[in-house]
Parts: sequence; C-alpha cells; structure tokens
Amino acid sequence: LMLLAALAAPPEFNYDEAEVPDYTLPDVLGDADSPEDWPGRRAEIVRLFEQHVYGVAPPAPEKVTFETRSKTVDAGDGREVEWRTVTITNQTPSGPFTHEVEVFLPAGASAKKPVGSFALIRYTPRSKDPIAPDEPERGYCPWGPITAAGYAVAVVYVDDVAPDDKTRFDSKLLKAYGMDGERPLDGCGALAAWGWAASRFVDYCEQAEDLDAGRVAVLGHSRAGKAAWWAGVRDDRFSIVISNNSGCGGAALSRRRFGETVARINSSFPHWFCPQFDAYNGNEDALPIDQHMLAAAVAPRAVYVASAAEDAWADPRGEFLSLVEANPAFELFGDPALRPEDRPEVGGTVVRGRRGSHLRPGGHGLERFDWDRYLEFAAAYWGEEIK
Ligand code: GTR
Repeated sequence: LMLLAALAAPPEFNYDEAEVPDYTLPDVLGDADSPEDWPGRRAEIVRLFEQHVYGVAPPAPEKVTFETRSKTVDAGDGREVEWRTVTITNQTPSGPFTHEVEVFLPAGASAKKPVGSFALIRYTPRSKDPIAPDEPERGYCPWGPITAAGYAVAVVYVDDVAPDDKTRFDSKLLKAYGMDGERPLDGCGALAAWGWAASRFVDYCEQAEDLDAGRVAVLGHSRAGKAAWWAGVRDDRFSIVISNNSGCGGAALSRRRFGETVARINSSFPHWFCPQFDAYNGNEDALPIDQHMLAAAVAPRAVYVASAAEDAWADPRGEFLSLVEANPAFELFGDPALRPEDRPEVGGTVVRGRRGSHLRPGGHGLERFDWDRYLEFAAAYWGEEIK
C-alpha cells in the first residue's frame, strides 16, 4: 500500500524515510527551567502558533447560553442512554450566534456523579452523515461502548461554525465577529474556528451538573484532529488532548516533509491556516515552531497520538516523534522520557506518564480500535476503572 501510494503520488512527495532531510527543531523550553516558568513559556508558544500557523480565533463569547432537548435511546445491550442535543447561543458583536452539539450520556450521569466526556470535533455536515440514535456501534462515534465505559461523548458539529470550504469558511462564526473577508497575516483559519466551537462544549460542562468540566478529552479525526490538537493547547480546560491521524498541520513534524507538506496543504486547503503559514511553503526550516511544541504545550495535562500504519500521507512516524520531542516539557513535571525506540509496533500501544500513543493496523480513519485505546487511556489518567 505504501508503495502504491508512492507510485500514485506526484514525485515531489516523499515516502522514503532515507530521504527525510536533516533538521533541527526549535527548542521547547526557551528560558523555562521549572514548572513555575512553564505557564509563561506556554503562552509564548501559543502566541507563535497563532501568528504563524492557525491564526487568532475569536475571543470566548461574553455570554453563552444553552438549550437542551433529550431523548432516551437504547444502547443495544439493555442500557438506556440519554441523547441530548445542546443548542449553544453565543453573544457576539453582531448578535446571537448558535451552533449545536449532540451528547450521548450514560444513564448514571447525575449531579452527584458527573461523568467525564469526549468532545469529538466533526467537520462533515450533520445533514450529510447524521449520528444515528439507532447505531450505538457507529464507526467514528461508537456511543454505545463509550457510554458503557461510563463516559459521555459530544459530537461538536462545526459545519455551522466554519464550513470546510475555502470560499465560505468565514461566513458564519468569523462573520459574526467581523473577521470575514480579507485576512491579516494572523487571521483566523477554519481549524482554529472549529476549536473555538469545542471550547463552547467545555463552557457547557461547566454549568451542566452531570458532566465533569475537569474531565473533558478533545479529539477529532484527520483535519478535525488538527483542530483538536490546537484547541487542546489553546484551552487548558481540556484534560486530555488526542490526535487521531492528524498528520501535517496536526501532530506530524513539518520539518520531516514526509507525506503531506506545508506547501501542499496550503495549496489544497488555504482556509485551514492563517495567511502567514504560506511563508513556510518549501521553507519549513524558517518556522519558529514545529508541531512537537503543541504536544509540549499540553503539559502538564495528558496528550495522546494515534497513528495508522498505512496512513503514510499523515506521516505516522513524524506524529509519534512530536510526542518524543515534547520530552523537556513533560520532564519538568516529573514524567519519564519517551524515546524514538519506544514507538509501538503495529497494533501496539505505549504510555509514559501523561503521554500515550498507538499504531493501529490499517489506513486513515477513526475506528473502534482507536476508541478502545482512548477509553483505556482516559480511565487510567482519570484514575478510574472501566466499567
Ligand atoms: C486530506 C488532507 C489531510 C487530511 C485529510 C482528511 O486531503 O490532505 O491533511 O486532513 O484530508 O481530513 O481526511
């Protein structure tokens, strides 16, 4: 499959490890050398990514309100699950702006026993591929097994926030904030706008009695994985940040130029990043950051990288190396180092302190195998037992 992909790809794409250029990564810690220094360094890293990669997202709304409607659905194993649609209304400079999240909650969730949750960023329009109340084992969102493990899952639809379309991505949220049209160099791209929407789900958890705002993991697949990787850094209320096959502009190191490159992603998806990111097309060594600094900026929270063995376009090795290169930040907090040779075999998992990773057999996707690993990692990190 790798060979086929290599043959099919135009020759400028490299799929040969031997052809990865030598590179030097920017330093993670800067002047920081203690946990006390870290928040300052973290803020610098966030600012660099806003300026050079993702752009500046709108601020958190001054006021946000929620309306919910619920149904009880059958998880297929005799359990009842609450299917709750949350309509989120944000007060913006141009008036109310609404978007929706769908949450599946285990029956035991209550004010006395609030549950942890997974915020799943979903870019496919709901109308095209709705999450169905009669499909508890749905591939990308198996809400049956997730709720059986005692967690909620929230599908954060972002098509109504920033459509995944270069001509319309700014027609909703960014328009509401007067950020549509010609963008400054650090103008907000679609990925950052999607992350903004995921943060509104944490706002909801902060006031919903049956969801624990201290235990929210953020994830997404592929382009939504890139959005989750950045959202989880910006908003430190997320407890666990998960990259599922996020590749270029997500977990993968840009300087490796393996599979998808900065130049390629900017030409295919000019609306995902800020205009300044174009300056690094074919010029990755000039980036003042690389994607490992996002893994680092999650510290001292938990971060997880999931790759798929046949997903060469996303550079599975480069995704794992981001976790490794985040060592200095995690070591500040007493975590053990992760080494390149700790990279899991196909089908394997590695967990070191607050960092975890697996290499799923097969290609690009968010599958049950991935979810089972996330449930295990979350339970271990949150100090719980899987029910
Ligand atoms: C591809 C893109 C990747 C990844 C993927 C996806 O076309 O090159 O960066 O985002 O789409 O989202 O499935």
